[in-house]
Amino acid sequence: MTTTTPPQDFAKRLDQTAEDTEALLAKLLADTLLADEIARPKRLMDAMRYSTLGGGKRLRPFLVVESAAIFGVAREAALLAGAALECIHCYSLIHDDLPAMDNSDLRRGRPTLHKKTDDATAILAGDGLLTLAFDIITRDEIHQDPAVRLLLTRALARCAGIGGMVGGQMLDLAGEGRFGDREPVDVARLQQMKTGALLRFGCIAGALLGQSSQKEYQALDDYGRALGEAFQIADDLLDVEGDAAALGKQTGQDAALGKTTFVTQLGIDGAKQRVRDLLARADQALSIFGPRGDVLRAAARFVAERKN
Ligand code: GRG
Repeated sequence: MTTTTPPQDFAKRLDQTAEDTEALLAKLLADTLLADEIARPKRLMDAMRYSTLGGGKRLRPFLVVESAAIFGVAREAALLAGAALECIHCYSLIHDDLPAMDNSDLRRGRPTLHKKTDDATAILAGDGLLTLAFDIITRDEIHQDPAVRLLLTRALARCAGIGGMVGGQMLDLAGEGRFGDREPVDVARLQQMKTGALLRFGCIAGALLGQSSQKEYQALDDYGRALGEAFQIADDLLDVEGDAAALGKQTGQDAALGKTTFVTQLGIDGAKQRVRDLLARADQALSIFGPRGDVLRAAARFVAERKN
């Protein structure tokens, strides 16, 4: 365990975590074989590296690192847990971009993986990242106590899986009418699952790594939920008002698909007001940590005001 550093410039901290995460992911995606592995096929590794390295804000690893820092958790352990989470995020983007899902050509300002390669390679690269995430999160370096690693692994599975991101994606497709008539959409619940769950995991991961009290865990859980919803509303607003060049992907996609979003439900002004309310809720949740919550407070603002 090391002690937390006082919050410095937010952007610098975000950049540093992005840089450290990039270096760590490059190592994890190297060609070197691990025990029990037989071969790492070049086409698969190149595809996984293409979609994981060299882009992205690394917001989810940042949430793990900063929530863990509240409890003085060693940065190396938090970065490793953050890298596992980022692998799941990158897999979800690869699969979401496929023709059978959102059929997107552009991601992080570059051709999507299936455009650059082919659908089969993109499916397998996503599968590879999903399984790699669970290899990483169970490693000894994450925490000396196997019980902590077990709790983290289970939480990650539940946030990423049927009752979280994957389930949310299914509800989203059903709401678009992919499987017959459009199914009614509860936007808040759908987004809590589809995008909120991974962001929330980033926040509770710190509490789990730091073996926090129940009250502290609850505070980070509340904060993570508010941040997740604010993130999604910002995303919906960017799809309407954002700049495709800054975003690195097409805008206007929600409207083209006739999607129910926070913006269609609340209107632009209502959505912006909801973001302000969520920021207040995030601040309130963090109040228990005093100044140790300052970086996460800034993170909520960053998420709400982001341009990409
Ligand atoms: C295919 C199982 C499966 C799930 C897909 C999360 C998701 C579910 C799809 C992503 C679709 C999407 C673009 C949702 C909007 C919110 C979102 C996750 C945006 C991208 O996240 P950022 O802004 O991206 O953190 P970077 O590139 O910075 O990592």
